Amino acid sequence: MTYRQQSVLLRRAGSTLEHSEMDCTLPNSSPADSRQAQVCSLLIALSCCAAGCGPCTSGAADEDNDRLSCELEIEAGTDPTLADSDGDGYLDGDEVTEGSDPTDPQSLIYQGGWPYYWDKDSIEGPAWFYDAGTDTKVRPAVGVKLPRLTGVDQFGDEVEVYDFAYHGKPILLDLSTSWCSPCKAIARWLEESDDSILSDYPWWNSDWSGIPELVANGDVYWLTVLYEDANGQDAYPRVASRWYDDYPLPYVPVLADTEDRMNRWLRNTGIPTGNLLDEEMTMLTFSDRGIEASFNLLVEMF
Ligand SMILES: [Ca+2]
Ligand SMILES: [Ca+2]
Repeated sequence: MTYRQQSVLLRRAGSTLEHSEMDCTLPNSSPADSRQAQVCSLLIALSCCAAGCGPCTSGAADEDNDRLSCELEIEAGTDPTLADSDGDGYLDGDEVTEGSDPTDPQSLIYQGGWPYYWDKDSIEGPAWFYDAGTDTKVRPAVGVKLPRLTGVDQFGDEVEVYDFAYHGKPILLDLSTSWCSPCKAIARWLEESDDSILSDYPWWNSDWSGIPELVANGDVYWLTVLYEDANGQDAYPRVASRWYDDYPLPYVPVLADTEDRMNRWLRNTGIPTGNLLDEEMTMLTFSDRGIEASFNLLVEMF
C-alpha cells in the first residue's frame, strides 16, 4: 500500500469513527474483525506519525523539503517522503500555497508548466514609475532590477515574471507586438531554428544561430511580452493566445502586458526589443529598441 493510499484510508477511517465506537485495545479474534484491525492499525500509524515515527519523525518536520510539514502533508493527502507527490513539476507545498491540487498531475500552478519561485516577495524590484513616496523615477539601466512584471499568458493564467527568478538561468525578455513583422520573424526563427528567416534583416548576426537551441534546451528562459495587438490596440489576453496559435512553442510563455507597463517603463522607441536579466531579475543589458545587445551577451554567456 502506498503512503497516499494509507492517507486516504486514514481519512476514511477517521470519519467512520466519528459515527461508531471502536476499541483498538482488544485482540482481533475473527475474520469479521479484519476491517476493524486494518482501521486500528492505520489509526495507530497516524498517531505514531504525529508522535514521531513512521514516514515522519515529527509532525512539524519537512523531510522532503517541499515546504509542507508532515502534519500538513497528511492533511493534503501528499507523500511526506516525496517533494512532488503528483510528479507535475511543482512541489507539494507550493501547490498548497497556490491552490492547485498537489495530488492531481492535471492541476498545475501554471497550465504552461512555467517555473515557480516560492519567495518572490523577497525580490526588491523598483516601482514601475515612481519609487514609493519619493516621486523619483527608477529608470531602466544595466544593474537595475526589473519591476514586478505580470502578464496574462497564452492559457489565460496571470503570470508573475518573478517566478522565473532563482532557477539558475538568465531570462531573455522579448518585447513585441502582434503587428511587428520582425518580431514575428524572430518567433518563427525560434520555432524553426532556420537562420534564413532572419538573415535578410540588416541587424542579423550569424553568431546568434545557437540561440533557438539554448531556448529549446531550457538553458535560458525566453519570455515574449506583447503590448499591442495586430491593429495597434493595447494588448488584451487573447493577444497572447493568438500569438501562441501562430508560434506554438511549449517552452515560451507569451504574456499580454495589458497595462502596457514594460513598453512604457523602457521608454521603448522601436521593436523588437530584447533585454537580458540574470536570475536575480537584474538587467544585464538595457535597450529601448533592438535585440543586438541582449543576443550578443547571451551568446557570450554560453
Ligand atoms: Ca511531500
Ligand atoms: Ca506537484
